[in-house]
Amino acid sequence: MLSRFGTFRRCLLMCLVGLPVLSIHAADVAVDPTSNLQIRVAGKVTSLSASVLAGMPHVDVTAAAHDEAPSAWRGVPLTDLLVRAGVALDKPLRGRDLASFVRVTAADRYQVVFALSDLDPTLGHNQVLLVDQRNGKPLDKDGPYRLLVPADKRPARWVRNVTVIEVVDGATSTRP
Ligand SMILES: Nc1nc2c(c(=O)[nH]1)N[C@H]1C(S)=C(S)[C@@H](COP(=O)(O)O)O[C@H]1N2
Ligand SMILES: [Mo]
Repeated sequence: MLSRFGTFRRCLLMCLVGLPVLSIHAADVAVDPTSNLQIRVAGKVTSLSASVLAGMPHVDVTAAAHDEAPSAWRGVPLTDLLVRAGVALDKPLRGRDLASFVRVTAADRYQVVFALSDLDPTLGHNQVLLVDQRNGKPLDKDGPYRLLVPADKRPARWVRNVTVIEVVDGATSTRP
């Protein structure tokens, strides 16, 4: 019995010693550049591969984060990605869709949201791009995809390592 307990304690010690190594490894896996981008709309998941994304029309924008020198970014408008996933952003939003929001999630679980209506060109003034190139090169550690909101004065919504984009119905059924 005593020797079994000793084995248990040795195992426990080994597990604890192994923990820092495991967590570093988990972070590496979380930014796997081969993983697809997921777009979730009303229970439907659209998975876009890097080659499909590369084949979509791209837009060029020059913008700088903080005080660094401006970079030449190239990316796909978020509205085009959402239209491809079935969101009716190609015509003016109406009704309940005006209470929806778009949540963008990164590999490190960082999240930001936009009102869907702010992405409707007839209402909002927010150009949002999912960029896959910076100065003619892939994004490396910040990629494969990063959000770019050129008009933002601070790059807090320039989400690095984007993995999931979801449209969430924010309407409530309760009356005020
Ligand atoms: N995935 C992810 N993206 C992120 C963040 C983060 O913590 N995780 N921080 C944001 C904030 S607050 C800023 S200011 C910018 C910083 O970008 P930079 O490292 O290119 O300067 O990234 C944004 N994108
Ligand atoms: Mo920031």
